[in-house]
Amino acid sequence: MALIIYGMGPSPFVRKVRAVFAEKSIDYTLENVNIFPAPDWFTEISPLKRIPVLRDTERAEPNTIADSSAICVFAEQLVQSPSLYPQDSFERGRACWFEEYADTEIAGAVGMGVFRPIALAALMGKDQDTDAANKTMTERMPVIFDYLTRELGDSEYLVGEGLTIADISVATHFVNLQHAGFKPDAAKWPTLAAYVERILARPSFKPLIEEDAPLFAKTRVA
Ligand SMILES: N[C@@H](CCC(=O)N[C@@H](CS)C(=O)NCC(=O)O)C(=O)O
Repeated sequence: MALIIYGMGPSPFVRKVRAVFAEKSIDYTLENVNIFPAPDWFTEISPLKRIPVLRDTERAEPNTIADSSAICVFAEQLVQSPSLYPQDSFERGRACWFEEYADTEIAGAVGMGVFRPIALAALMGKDQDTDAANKTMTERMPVIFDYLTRELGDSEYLVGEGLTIADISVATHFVNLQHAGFKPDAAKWPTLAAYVERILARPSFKPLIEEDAPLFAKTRVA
């Protein structure tokens, strides 16, 4: 099987899929696609013009999957151990809930509210909007940090006793927050800050963070 992930390293959704593949030791090639704007050939396999898209080159066409959650389900079925979806039905539902929460609410807050006005703006040669980022960090992110703190309690993982798709989906957005120069204040959210640090230190995340760090070293807010 020869798998291609189309996307860009800094995309949190591409990173989510790459971290899942790393946890499961699934080989793939990352093929860079610039979506600003998406080329015509890419729109054909990604009707929403979004990354990531997965292609299995050893299958007859159509051989692509155009959504990170769908790709992660494929990966789970392809390589079942370690499983990233709880066996217990309720816990599985909760894991998928956190994935959805991360893909929508956290992605929106971090992506549009912090990463875009700071990191992306600088990379595109535009002025950074630190006011917008600070506003998101003081108004919108605390609601998310409080919620995650509550749901975590004293646990090491968001759902059950082990790493699940919930942790990977949530943690990937904290990488973009970090690349922009922000993180949850450990004095206010100590369990969340420790949790994020723990998940991002995993061998599935660490190299991906290091890969992009030089790109953001100069754009991040000190
Ligand atoms: N639901 C999609 C969301 C993917 C997504 O929004 N990707 C962003 C990059 S981080 C994108 O491609 N944005 C391009 C656009 O919105 O035009 C998934 O989970 O794969």
